[in-house]
Amino acid sequence: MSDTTDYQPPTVWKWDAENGGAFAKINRPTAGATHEKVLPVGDNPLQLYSLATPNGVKVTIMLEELLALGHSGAEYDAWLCRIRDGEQFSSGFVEINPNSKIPALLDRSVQGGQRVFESGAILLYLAEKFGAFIPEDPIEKTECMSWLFWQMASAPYLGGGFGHFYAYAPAKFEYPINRFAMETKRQLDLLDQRLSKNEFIAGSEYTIADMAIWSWYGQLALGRLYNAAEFLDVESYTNLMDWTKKIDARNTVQRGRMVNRVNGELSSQLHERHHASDFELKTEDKLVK
Ligand SMILES: N[C@@H](CCC(=O)N[C@@H](CS)C(=O)NCC(=O)O)C(=O)O
Repeated sequence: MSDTTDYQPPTVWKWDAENGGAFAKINRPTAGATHEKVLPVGDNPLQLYSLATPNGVKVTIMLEELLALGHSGAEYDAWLCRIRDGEQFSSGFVEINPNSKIPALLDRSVQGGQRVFESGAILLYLAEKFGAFIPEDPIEKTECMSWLFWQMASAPYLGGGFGHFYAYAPAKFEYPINRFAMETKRQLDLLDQRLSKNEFIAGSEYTIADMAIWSWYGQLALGRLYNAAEFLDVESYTNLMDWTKKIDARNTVQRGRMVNRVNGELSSQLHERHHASDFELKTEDKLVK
């Protein structure tokens, strides 16, 4: 691989499978399954295939919130999809998400099974199915949708842009780090301004927009993503910090963060979740061998 100053793109791009980045071994320029594998299915209405990345925890937080509200139809089996091992390219996974990214949901309570992919679509699907965490008031509902779509469109600059070049690229390149740090700080400032006048993202209610945005920007502010809190001076966004800590303290959020988690303290990991009592298991029983 050439460095940034002397690289000249060839006339036709060719795949360099050994480019050295953290995901070089799994990323490739084609879609579709690489191997045959049937996905496991549990007894609950909802089957989730995921990992506790920010896109993954959005959904497990929502499911834990729904269950805490008493929606028993939101009972779910959460299966681990280890993306670093390429499990998102199995034939079973691709049937549920042709885009081969976690999270992917199968709703077996619908005749024939309803697949849902894209974390924003999953949040919206669940919110509408259970009539929860989406405002009834049309003005707040529209705000909620605007911010949900904002998150889906903006986080790739944070994750795929800033996070990739700051934490995962094979070397530190000043140009992309500067470009994406500026954009990330602009986004943090936008959220800080929004939260200076509103308790929650959509207005007065805690909604799927908070869950989606917290999972990325809240966790970034708490220093859980890319080890970048100091670099981005997150403490200066005081309204964002207050909102972040308030959401982080929710029991449902703490549970949602544990599901499909494979890093950090062992006691904070629940590799698979099939029943509410799984959170009380002994640590060694929470891990998939
Ligand atoms: N826009 C998608 C993004 C999902 C996504 O990028 N998932 C990542 C983990 S956070 C993934 O599965 N990566 C595996 C890969 O790129 O092969 C969503 O929000 O669901």
